[in-house]
Amino acid sequence: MNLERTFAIIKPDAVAAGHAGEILAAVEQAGFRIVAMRMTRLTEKQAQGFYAVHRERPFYAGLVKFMTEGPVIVMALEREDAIAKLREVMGATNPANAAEGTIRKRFAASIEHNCIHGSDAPETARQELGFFFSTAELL
Ligand code: 3AN
Repeated sequence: MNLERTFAIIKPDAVAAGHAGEILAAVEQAGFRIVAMRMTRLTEKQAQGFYAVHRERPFYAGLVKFMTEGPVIVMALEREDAIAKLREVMGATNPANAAEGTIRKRFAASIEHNCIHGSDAPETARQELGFFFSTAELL
């Protein structure tokens, strides 16, 4: 058994639309344990740092603006194969391509406003968890 942790963000569009509770329910129903969770509003610097891998992409400025537009909920989640499983439950980046029943199919409006983030690999999960949570919060 590969008990793993991953990092997730309920993005500003979903919080503003009142979908945070339903997204959390979907995550819990998929067997994740919420290890740590906090509502916060990203500063421009935090959003730029978090999405630094995308800084050369044409959508970077819009992504940073969107992610700082309102409160988000950041979470540390645990289950077997958490990283791959969360991405499965989230659905494709573009909700138009997301499978029926996935979180993005249900709640995302567009590829830019796509309601949830989930780490894409063990190394990014470690980095992203450390970006938002202290060691003590992750015990
Ligand atoms: P994912 O969130 O599925 O891991 P990434 O890492 O490719 O997708 O992209 C990070 C974020 O950048 C996405 N969640 C989305 O908000 C935004 N994004 C990705 N591709 C585009 C695009 N072509 N146009 C606008 N925004 C995009």
